[in-house]
Order: sequence, then structure tokens, then C-alpha cells
Amino acid sequence: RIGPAFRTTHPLASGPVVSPQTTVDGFVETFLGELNYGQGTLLSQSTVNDQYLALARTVRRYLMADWLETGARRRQAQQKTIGYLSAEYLLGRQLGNNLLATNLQDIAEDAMRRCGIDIAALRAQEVEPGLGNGGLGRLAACFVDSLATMDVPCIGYGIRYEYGIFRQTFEADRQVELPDSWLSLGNPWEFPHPERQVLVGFGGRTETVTDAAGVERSTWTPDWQVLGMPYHYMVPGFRNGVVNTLRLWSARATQDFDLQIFNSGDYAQAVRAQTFAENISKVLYPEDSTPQGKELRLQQQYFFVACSLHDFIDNTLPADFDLRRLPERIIFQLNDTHPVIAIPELMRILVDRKGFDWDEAWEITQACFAYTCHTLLPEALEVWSVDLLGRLLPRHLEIIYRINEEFLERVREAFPGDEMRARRMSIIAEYPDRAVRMAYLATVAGAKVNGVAELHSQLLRDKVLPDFSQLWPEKFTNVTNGITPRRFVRLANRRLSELVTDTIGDGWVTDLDRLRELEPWADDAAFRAEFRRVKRENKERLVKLLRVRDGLELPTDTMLDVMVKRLHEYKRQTLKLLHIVSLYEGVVSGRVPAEDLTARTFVFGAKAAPGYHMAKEIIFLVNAVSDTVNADPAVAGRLTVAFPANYNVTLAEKLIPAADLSEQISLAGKEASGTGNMKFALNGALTIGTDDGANVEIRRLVGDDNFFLFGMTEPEVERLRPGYSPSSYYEENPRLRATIDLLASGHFTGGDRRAVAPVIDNLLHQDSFMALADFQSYLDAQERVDAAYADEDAWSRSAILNVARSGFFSSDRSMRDYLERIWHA
Ligand code: Z2T
Repeated sequence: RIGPAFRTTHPLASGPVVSPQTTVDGFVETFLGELNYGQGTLLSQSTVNDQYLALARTVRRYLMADWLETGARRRQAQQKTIGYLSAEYLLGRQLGNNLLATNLQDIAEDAMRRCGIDIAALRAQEVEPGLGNGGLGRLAACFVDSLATMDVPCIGYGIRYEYGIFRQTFEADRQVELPDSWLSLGNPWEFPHPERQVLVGFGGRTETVTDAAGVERSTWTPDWQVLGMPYHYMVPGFRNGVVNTLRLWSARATQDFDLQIFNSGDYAQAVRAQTFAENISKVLYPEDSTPQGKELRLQQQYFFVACSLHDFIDNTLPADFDLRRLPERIIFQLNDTHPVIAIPELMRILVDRKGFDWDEAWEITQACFAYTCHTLLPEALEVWSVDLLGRLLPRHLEIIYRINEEFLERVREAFPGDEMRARRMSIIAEYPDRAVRMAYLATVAGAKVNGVAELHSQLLRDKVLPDFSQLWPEKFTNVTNGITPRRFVRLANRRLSELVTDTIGDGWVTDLDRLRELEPWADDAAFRAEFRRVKRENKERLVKLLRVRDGLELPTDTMLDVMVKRLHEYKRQTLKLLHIVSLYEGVVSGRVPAEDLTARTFVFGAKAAPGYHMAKEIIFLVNAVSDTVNADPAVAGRLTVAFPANYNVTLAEKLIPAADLSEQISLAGKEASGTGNMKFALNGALTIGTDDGANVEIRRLVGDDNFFLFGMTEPEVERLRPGYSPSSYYEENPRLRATIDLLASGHFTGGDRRAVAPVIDNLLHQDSFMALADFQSYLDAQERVDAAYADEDAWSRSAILNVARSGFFSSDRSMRDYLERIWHA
């Protein structure tokens, strides 16, 4: 720590902190104070940004006493803490969430009105912290919300990227990425803590020295270092007086580093050194599911993990803490393999710095970690080349080697003579290059390994880590993902929330199973009419937003059919596109009168990783189809296709409550869980989906009659895979042929056939995710959707049952499962 803790006997030094009055007057007074003294401006002179910052700081004041009190209580109680280690937190906007948590929404709105300010304009001013790619990052944000609401001690550790997920725009229908400079107008939600900075080393070499007791010990001398500056964020529980902490690390150059070079007179070099250090937390890697093996990414991973372990062990635990009891005080949950380097880091701390012998350190380490896997795609399993790892973290590589040696010894004991198995299970892969398999390291060291939905956990045991689940069956478990009902129902869908609360009371917000009490209301005509009014008003709100945000003109009285998620071939946005084109083709070929189509508005939202070429071609094609279909009078009022740019949490909160149909159409066995699927069901959309990820559990809970299932099952996919021939489907299915022919003809690209070739050729000759095999089944299911939608009452009934039966998907339930099956806290 830098400097001693501040000590005084002044009576106000240790509280109580006085919160502002919970009245409109109190709010106005605090707000004007923040505007004058915090922003240094007058209301009459202030910009919208001044007002937003002052409002945010006002809300912050109402949370501060609870935050300080929660911190003090946690230090006192010395309970076991969850150290959630995640390279991503996709938080979404803070203002609305924190107004909700403090129950200040109405007071704040009145207070702003009294100042002549429309609070909606201030809400719109906030740039959301997009410190994640998609599902994995949003899951982390939901989990910390739930833990605060459940008053479970948790520190969320992560990286304060200066640039989050890129901002997406379209130019000539193609994705263009812009930097997300989310901090540029000021960030009122963070608190830097320079007194808790941490030094992190990289590179250099290791040496073996014999200590006083004659024991050989390894020492690591890094050849460069950076400082980690923690920024604290408040994580408020829902109206329970609890505020937990999210601690995000930002990289700084060390002063030594600077000064040395400065004194040598090379100013430019000193600045370069600073830039070099600060690059570590500069930008979020935008790959969802398929990481790139870039050195900077490994630096990011080690940087935040080293800061976090040091922070907990040396700055959070009492100074005299006996580290043999570490597992009683912390469980580090590894959010995928990104933080797995924490395992050798803890071994290094215990053995090299604290003098433990190896076996004792290993026992402690094994009890301090648990690992969540989020994928089944083999290309998404992280490996780091031995070469790179050894250069950047030589001591950690040594430790990994030793962990592996002792592990393989155990394997050979358990399976004598089975050398093939030992090789398969080695943490070090030999081909094509020597590399560390991070998932194996996490599985060997972790006390538990979990998948994120039942099907995923089963496939993880059977297909990804079969040797490990044979060796340690009790290590493997499932925790099905969840979503926070605070943000994704109560905040995003105020109308539905009011209807639900008027009907069954407000207990559901923190006890989502109580939505079951809505079931009987599905048969009540008046309730169904109210439910439809809610949907309609949400659609109207969305249409207004997209008019202002994107210049789109969308109808409000059609079925809203939504597919929003990262762009990935396995998620099969192209299958959705084939459906749209097939409907359109029916009309333009004269086969189907336009009036016979169910009027639908299709909405896509998706970012493609900048280096993922096929994903970018698919985006182009969706935009091209959208342009053509929307401009064609033949389908006017029947088919509309919208692709608003820059899908993010903020847009999700507007889109999902308005949706009628949720598209969850990944190839079976590829989507680990999905969480968007849960958000839609809880907001009263019906799902059309494959037997994949958490869809399986959604369908089981809401009932077959209220879910549109299609496509192959995972075993069927595996059986079809050898010798799969997509072109045979094209040859044999006239609907599919006509659809692909229309696309390939250049009809949607002003006659340009080359522009559509990448996607079409891939579909016909590769189709790794078997869109063509599931095409007919998908079309049939969509016809069942049309038929169901025609019966307004039956549809509303199903939609209400989706809401009533989806309480299981609260992330509060996920947290209970983690506590019971993994954390034992
Ligand atoms: C990610 O968002 C997910 C998996 C990853 O595997 C990486 C990222 Cl960035 C390495 C997603 C899954 O694709 C999705 O099915 C799941 O619901 C989500 O994580 C949360 O578990």
C-alpha cells in the first residue's frame, strides 16, 4: 500500500455518513449542490452533460452510506467472499439501475421537472459501460446484481478497459467499427483508489536458489512492471441497503520506469514507456467465443488476475491472516478460461513469496478455485503457446509444468499402461505447437467445473472433458444461467411490471418463482387484454425510438420477430435470412398473394468480430435484403426488415419488451446456454428454437404448446455430420432452391452476384452449421407460428404462460445453485 491508513479520533471520522433527504426537496438541493460545487456551473448555464453528471452524483450520494456500511460489515463479519474473476462485465447503463435500486425513480423525475429538466434526456446522455462482448460479460453483470440483492459478500474483479466493445455503424450496408470512448465525457460512477495500487511484473527470468534451510526455491525477476490502479463501482442490491463492490483495474506506468528514462534525457522514450504500460487496459478484445492468441490479451489476463489476488490476499484480508485458512475466506470463480492464469499465480504467491511447501500450497489452491466453461466449440477453447507464456511469465510456466507432471503421475496411477490417455489429458498439448490448454489447467486445479445449462454440462462431461469426468465425476456439475429480473423486467418493462404487481403484488422482483401466481390469469380475458396493451405500448415506444435513433419507419401493428445476439455462424442468422427471403420470394414469384402473409416486422441486432469475415458478409446480406424488401411495394405493410446498428444492452432493454417472437435457432449442441432466450420468455415473447442450450429447459418449463420447436437434436446432428452434403438439400427442396436462387441472382444487391457469393457458396458447399438441413423444419415451425398468431387470445395465453413459468431463469436462482453446489459460502 502507498502511505499509511488515515487515522483520527474525530467523531465524524467513522460515520455515520448522512444520506440526503429522500424527498423531492432533498433531491433538488443535492442535485443543485452537485451542479454548482461538483460540476462548477449554474443550472441556467449547464449543458445536458453537466446535468447528467450532477444527477448521477446525486444518486451516488444516496448509495454511499449503504456502500460504506456494507464494506464495514463485511470486514467485521469475516465471511467467505466470492471473488468473481471475469475479463468482461457488460454492465449496461447505471443511472436507471441505481435509481431503481434506491427507489428514487419518481422523486428524481419530479425533482428534475422542478428544475425544468426532462429526466429522459439525462438518461439518454449516459454512454453504457460496454466492457464485454455478449453473453459471458452480461452474465457476470447479472450475477453481481443478484449477489448484492441476496446480501452475499462478493467482489467482482475485472478490467477497466478505456475502450469497450466497438460502436457499430453501417456504411454501404457493411459494418464499420468506431472506438467506444465511453469515458470521454466523464464517468460519475467510478472511484479510483490510488492507495490500493498494485505492482505487476512481466518477462525476465527465474533462478533456483537454496534458502537458509537448504531448500531449493525458485525466484522470478521480472524485467518490466506496470501498476494496477483499482476503480471501484457500486453494485447495489434491490432496495435492501446492500452495496457490493466491483473492482476494475486500469494499467499505469510505474514512476520508476518513467523517471529512469526521464533522467537519461529521453523524453519521447519516457512517454513511449507510459503508452506501452497503459496499452494493457486500453481496449476490450472484440472476439466473442473465438479468442485470438495475442500477446496483449495474455498481458491483460495476467494483469487483472495478479492485481486481484494481491488485492485480496494482501489488502483485504487482515495483516496477520493465516493463509492455510484461505479457502474459508475466498472462492475465486473463473469466468471461462480468461482468468485461469490465477492458478499458477496463487501457487507462486504461496510457494515463492509466503514460503509454503508445494503440496500444502497445492491443497490450498485447489480449494480456492472453481471453473465455469461457456462453450463447446473446439476453436473457442483457449490455448497459449509455451513459447509466449514462457517469455511473458517464465515462473508461471514452470509452475504449470510441475502441476502437469504431478497430475499425469496420478493419471498413470489410475490408468496404468494407458499412455494414450495420459497424453490426451496432458495440460500441455504437443501439436501443432506446444501449448498450455487452459481449460485442462482449470479442470485439474478447480474444486468444481460447471457448464451453463443442463445440455451443455452433459456435453461438457461427455464430449469436451470425457477423460476428466471419468477421473473425477464429482467435480462436474451444472448451473443453468440466469438473468436479473431487476434490469430485464422491472427496469426494461415498466408496463408489464406494473401489470404484474397490480395482479400478484411486488414480491416477484426478488422472488421470481412467484410469477407462477400469474398462471390462472392466462385464462382471464380482461387480463389478456391488458397484457396485449402492454405489448402494444412497448412496440410503440420501440418504433418511436428507432425512428429517432436510426431513421427507421416501422409499423406498430405487426408481429415483431426478433433475432438479437452476436453474429456467429453457429447461431445461424443466415437461417433467419433464408426464412425472410423465402416469404418474399413467394410473393414476388406470384406463388403467394401478399395478403396471405402474416404481417411481420423482423428485427436483427448483431455485432461481428472485426476480423470475422464471414460474419461481416452475413451482416452485409441482411442489410441488402432489408433495403430491397422495405422498398418493394409488393410486400409493403406485410414484410419489414430492420437492422438497427450497434445492438447493446441499452437497445436490448427497449427491443425485448416489445417482441412477440424470440429467435433462438442455433445448431443443436453449439449454444452453451444463451441468456437472451430467457429475457424474451420473461417479457412475454414466444420462442421459436432448436433443442439447444437453455432452450431445452425453457421449453420444458413453459410447455410444448407454448414453444415452437424445430430442427435436429444434437445426436441427430452428430449422425448427419459425416458426409454432410448441403447441396443435396438445395437440389431436392424446391422452396430452398428458389430462395437461394433469388439471393444468388443479385436481386438484393443491384444485380451484383459477386457480392452475395461468399455467403451463398459457403452455404452450398460448406454449411458447417447445417442451416440447409434444418431449413424445411424451420419453415414448418414458422407456419405454426403464423397459425398460432392468428388466434390473438390463444397467443396471449401462451405469452402469459411464458412469463408465469420462467421464474426459474432469475440469476438469483443461479446464485443459489452456485452457493449450494460450488461455493459453499
Ligand atoms: C461468450 O459470450 C460465451 C461463450 C464464450 O465461450 C465466450 C463468450 Cl465471450 C468462450 C457465451 C455463450 O456463447 C452463451 O451460450 C452463454 O449463454 C453465455 O456465454 C453465458 O454463459
